Amino acid sequence: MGVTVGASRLGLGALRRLPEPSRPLVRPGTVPAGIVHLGLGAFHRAHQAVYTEAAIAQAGGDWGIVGVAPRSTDTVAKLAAQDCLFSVTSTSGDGNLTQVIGALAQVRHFASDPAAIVALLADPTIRVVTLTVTEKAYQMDPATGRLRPDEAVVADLTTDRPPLTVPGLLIRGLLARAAADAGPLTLLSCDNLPSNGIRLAGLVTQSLEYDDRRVPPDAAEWVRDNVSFPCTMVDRIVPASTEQTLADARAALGVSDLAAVVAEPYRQWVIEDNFPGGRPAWEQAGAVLTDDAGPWERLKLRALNGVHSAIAYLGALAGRETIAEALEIPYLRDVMRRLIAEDVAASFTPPDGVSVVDYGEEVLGRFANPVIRHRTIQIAMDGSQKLPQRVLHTIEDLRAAGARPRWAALVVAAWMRFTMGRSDDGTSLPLDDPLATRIRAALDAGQDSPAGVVDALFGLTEVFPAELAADDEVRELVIEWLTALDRYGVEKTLAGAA
Ligand code: CS2
Repeated sequence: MGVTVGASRLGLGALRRLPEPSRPLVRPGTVPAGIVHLGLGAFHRAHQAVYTEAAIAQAGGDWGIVGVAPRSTDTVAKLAAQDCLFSVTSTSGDGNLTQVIGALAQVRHFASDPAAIVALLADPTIRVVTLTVTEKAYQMDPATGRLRPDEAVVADLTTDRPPLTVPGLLIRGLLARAAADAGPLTLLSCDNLPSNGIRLAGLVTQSLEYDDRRVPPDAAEWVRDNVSFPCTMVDRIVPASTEQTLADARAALGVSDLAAVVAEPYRQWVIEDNFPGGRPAWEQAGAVLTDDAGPWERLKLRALNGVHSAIAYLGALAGRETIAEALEIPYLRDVMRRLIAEDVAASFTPPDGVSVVDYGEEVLGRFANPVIRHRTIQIAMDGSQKLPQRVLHTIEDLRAAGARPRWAALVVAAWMRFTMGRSDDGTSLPLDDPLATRIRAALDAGQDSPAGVVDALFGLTEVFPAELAADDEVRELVIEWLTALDRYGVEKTLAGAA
């Protein structure tokens, strides 16, 4: 009585009561917006929002973020009730630091008012659009990067109905911006895709060409001349928030924060410096601005994400709930070290001065962080969209050099075994994947033997390039591993291999 809910909840009214080290670096609500961010998930809150706040605190600039949730209304409602404030707890075995972030200027829900978000993209004060929408939202074949639009994207690109999809929103927004001649813009992909800026540029170009009767030629030319698509490498381990995350935030802040996220202390951001409309001074927040993010991207996708997926599939099959728990499976670390040293390191040229083996060792240390409870099932999701850049590119590059991708083939087999839907003790495993129907149909066709499963899944041309699927040596390796996983389970297979 007399005590309002607001008083015990994070918001502008609670700022003065927060412990000193938890207070935002910028005064919330005072920084005008310059960025639209699509995808308000935990990763954005613990990564780009943190860098942007630190950059504004160091160097100023009208770079507040308008956070747009494409689908979920839940996060928008929670953040709106907290005056766009949320906290990030960095945690390792050695202690926690909880900081409230004040860089979000507004939060919006795309599906409730698509026209407003289209208008935002055409607003001259917005000069950068960042994206964390996950691999599948790009609607491109993971194997080739060719646009393969579903019905909703096709409707967005060929009718006048309000857009429902990310490609639809981007195209409508860019056409509105071109019509208003509202100044140059950067679209910055922060998703774990290969050459993510080039993919995003391809998505925009192919979407503009999809129904070119609807796109005035001068608008397409305006986009070519005024919009940049730098590549980026983003890195921070940020699991989905849980009740524990909220309880920890409350204990640290003294008020509840329903949009709290937890993350490892480590973070990295490598960005190609091509921003015709300007950008925040992210380098002052620790980001690396470069001419070519390619080597960093390959390093991270293959030596971190590829290994993450490997541990996720093997761990889920062996009944382990989290990545840190999966790392305790006997011989798993040894096998991951061999994957990194023998396959990943031999597959590409890393950034100058970086040792892939040392990087991989650091990654394994980060994965072992006992207080980051990153679930194997969460990382196992959307495998068809992740496998190409995380594992298949390693295999393709090794094959081009005439080498044998022994350990990378194990990862492919582990994914296949995972899609079959049962762990080693028979517990059912979810297949949460945009290609789930196609994968299940392929499995039905090939279910009788490991060779049948490998051949059927290799037939998914969206995932496996024809040349790789026709490579007998790779096929034999994957069949061998799948046979072992099927017959003996993960633990014995690893013990026999290490
Ligand atoms: C993970 C990534 O969910 C996944 O597939 O591999 O989200 C990973 O945690 C980040 O890329 C780390 O930067």
